[in-house]
Amino acid sequence: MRLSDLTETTADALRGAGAALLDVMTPTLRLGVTGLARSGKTVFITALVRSLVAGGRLPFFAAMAEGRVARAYLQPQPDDAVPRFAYEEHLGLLANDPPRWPESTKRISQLRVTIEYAHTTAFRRALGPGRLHVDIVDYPGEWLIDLPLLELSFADWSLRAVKDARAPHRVEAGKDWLELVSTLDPDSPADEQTALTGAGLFTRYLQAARTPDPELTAPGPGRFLLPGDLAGSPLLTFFPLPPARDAAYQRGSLGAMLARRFESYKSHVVMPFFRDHFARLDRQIVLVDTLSAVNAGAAALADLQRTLEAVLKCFRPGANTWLSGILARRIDRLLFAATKADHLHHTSHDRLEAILRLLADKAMARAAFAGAEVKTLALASLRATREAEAKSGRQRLPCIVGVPLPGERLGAKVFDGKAEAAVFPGDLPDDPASLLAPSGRVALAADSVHFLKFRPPRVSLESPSGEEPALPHIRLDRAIEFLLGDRLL
Ligand SMILES: Nc1nc2c(ncn2[C@@H]2O[C@H](COP(=O)(O)OP(=O)(O)OP(=O)(O)O)[C@@H](O)[C@H]2O)c(=O)[nH]1
Ligand SMILES: [Mg+2]
Repeated sequence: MRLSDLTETTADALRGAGAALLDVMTPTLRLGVTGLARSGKTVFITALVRSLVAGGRLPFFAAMAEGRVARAYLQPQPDDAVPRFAYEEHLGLLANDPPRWPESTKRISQLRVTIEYAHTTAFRRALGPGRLHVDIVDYPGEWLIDLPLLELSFADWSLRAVKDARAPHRVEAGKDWLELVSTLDPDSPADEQTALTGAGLFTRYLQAARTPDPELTAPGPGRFLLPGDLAGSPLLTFFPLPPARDAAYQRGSLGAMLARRFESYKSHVVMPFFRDHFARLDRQIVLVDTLSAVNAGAAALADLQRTLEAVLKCFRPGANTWLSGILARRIDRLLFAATKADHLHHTSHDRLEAILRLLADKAMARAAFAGAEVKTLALASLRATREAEAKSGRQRLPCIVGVPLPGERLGAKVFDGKAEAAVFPGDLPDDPASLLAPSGRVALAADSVHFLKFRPPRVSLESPSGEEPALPHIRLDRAIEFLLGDRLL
C-alpha cells in the first residue's frame, strides 16, 4: 500500500465519520400518520414525500414558498426492525398507465426524509444551513384501540367486554360468543381447544360488531381485527372470561391460562408498539374519512366524535396513570384531517373543516384534553377531480369532474374507467351543528357521489423539461406547514 492510498483511505474515513457525526447531530422529528383502514394514510405519505423531494406547489408551506428548502431526500431509515414505507412502489402504481391507487397496507412502516434548508434569521444563518430528519411512521389506527388495555387487568377487561357485547346494537353479533362464555367455568382445568374455540368466536364477534360500527369505539384488541404479522399466532389465542367470583382465577384453570395470555399480548404486542413507536412520536396526524360519516348521518357523526375522543385519550392519558410516565416525550401538535376533500366543490371545503372542528372541540371537552396544539383541516392528498360549472336551465351548478374507476355506478350508469363524469356533489350546510341533530341528515344532492371512486391523477416521474411536475392536492401544504413549519425556521 502506498502512502497516498493510506491518506486517501483516512480522508474517506474522516469524511464518513463527518457524515455520521452530522447525521447524529441533525435533529429528528418523528411524525405519526394514522387513521382507520382506507382513511388515506398511504396516499397522504406518498404525496407528502413526493412534494418534499420533488418540489411541489406548496404556497402555504413557508419554507418551500420562501425558497429556503435547498433539497429534501430519502435516507435509509434508522430503525432496522421496522419495515420501510414502500414509497417507490406506491408511486410506481400512480405512474402506471392508467394510474392506480396504492394497495392496502396493514402494518407499521417508516421512512426518513432529510430536509436541508436555510434559516430565517441572519443570526441562525451564520451557524450554517439547517438540517432536519423527518421520520414518518405509518401505523393502523386500529392499534390505538389497544392502549387502554395496558391499564386493565384480565378480570376487569373481561367484565367490560361482556358488558360491551350485551349492548343492544352488538348483541346480535356477539350472540355465539356470549353463549359460549355463559357455559364456561373459569375455574375448570385449562384446555387449549376451548381457548381456540373461544378466540375464534370472539374474533368473529369483533369483526361483525365492526361492520356497522367501523370507528375506534369498536371493542379491542386491535390485532384481533387487524392481525398483520400475528395472524394465527398463539399470542392471539385468548378471549375475555369474567371470573366466577371477584376473587382471582385459580391456578391451572382455564381462566388463569387466558389471563396469562392476555398479559403476554400486552407485554409482547401492545407494550412494544407503544414504547418503540407511539411514545416516541413528536407530531401526529390522524386522517378521518369525515365525508363518509356526513353521508351516513347523525349517528355516524356521533360515532366519529367518540372516536376522536378515544384518540385524544390515547395521546393524553390521565395525569396520574403510569402510562403518562411512558409518554414523557409528548406530542405537541396534533392534526385531525378530513381526507378526500376533492369529492366536494371548493365552496364546501371550509364547511367540511368546520364539521370536523366541531366534533374535535366536543371530543376535546369530553376528554378534558389540553396541552398539545390541535388543528383540523380538510384536505385531498392527491386531487383526483377538477371543478367545472354545469348549466341547468338558467342555473349554473358547481360540479366536480373526474374519471370514475371501472365498475363504479351512478344511478343506472356503470363507468368503464375511461369516461369522465361531471357530478354535482351538493353543498355542506353552513352550520355544522345542524348535522348533529338526530334528524340532521344533509341534503347532499347525490349521496352516492362520495362513494364514486375516481381514478387518481397520473403521476409523471419525468418530464421532457427535466422538471418534475407538481402533484395536484388540496391544502396538503397547510398540513405540512402545521406539522413541520416551526422546525424549519
Ligand atoms: N379522491 C381521493 N381519494 C383518495 C385520496 N386519498 C385516498 N383516497 C382513496 O382512499 C383509498 C384508500 O387510501 P389509502 O391511502 O390506501 O388508505 P390507507 O389508510 O393507507 O388504507 P389501509 O392501508 O387499507 O389502512 C384510496 O385507494 C383512494 O381510493 C384523495 O386525496 N382523493
Ligand atoms: Mg395504507
